[in-house]
Amino acid sequence: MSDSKPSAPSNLQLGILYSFRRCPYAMRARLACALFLPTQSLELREVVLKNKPQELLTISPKATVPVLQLNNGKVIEESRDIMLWTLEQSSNEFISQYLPLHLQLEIDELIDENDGSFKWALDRYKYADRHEESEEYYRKLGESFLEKLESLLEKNHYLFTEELSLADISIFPFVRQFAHVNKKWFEQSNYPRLIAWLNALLESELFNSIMEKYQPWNAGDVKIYFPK
Ligand SMILES: N[C@@H](CCC(=O)N[C@@H](CS)C(=O)NCC(=O)O)C(=O)O
Repeated sequence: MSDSKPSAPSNLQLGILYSFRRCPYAMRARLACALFLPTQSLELREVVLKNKPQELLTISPKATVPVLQLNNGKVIEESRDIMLWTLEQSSNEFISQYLPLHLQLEIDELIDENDGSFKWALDRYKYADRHEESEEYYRKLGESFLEKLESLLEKNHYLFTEELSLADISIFPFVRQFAHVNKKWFEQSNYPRLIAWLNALLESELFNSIMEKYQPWNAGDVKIYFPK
């Protein structure tokens, strides 16, 4: 809780971000907000997925997190759209670092693969006992994506360039989950660059700044402003 911090000047507060600390989609949205938006420009509302607040259900009946409700009435319901919106609020320098024009298609395709076949395998790898095949089977399926990331990291420090891009921010929360299913396996796996990339991101100030714990939001609570 941060009520000791000064509250955001009203002209800076842009809207409300509904989030869930451990959700990788919400993590990527918070990462983008932390990078691209002015300090304390949003109100952060931590959601319990089993008990979503009516305020969220009203603006977004599909009720996944993250959701960004802007003060102008616009509601952005997809993590990738939230990232893009936050990037649009930033500077040309940020845009050319995080989403360089000549890499837009490749970045988009890699995030598609992350959110598609890799997430599919990750969900089954995490809870193999609820599915037909073994943990190893689903891990192997996910590994084809890890191999792709490893080969990208052979060329650059980050996935597409020598600097962090939207691809890194979008994807590492999911690789983090994959690594956590069997940390021992991951740490001994044949992806040294991926392991180093993930560790560096997990240890970064940026990541730690978006992983602060908050109590679930209830109407009338003292507002939590984000990013810090
Ligand atoms: N395509 C959505 C997916 C978001 C999503 O599935 N979030 C999960 C939490 S990690 C969720 O809210 N699930 C709804 C629920 O569990 O009730 C996005 O990118 O924002």
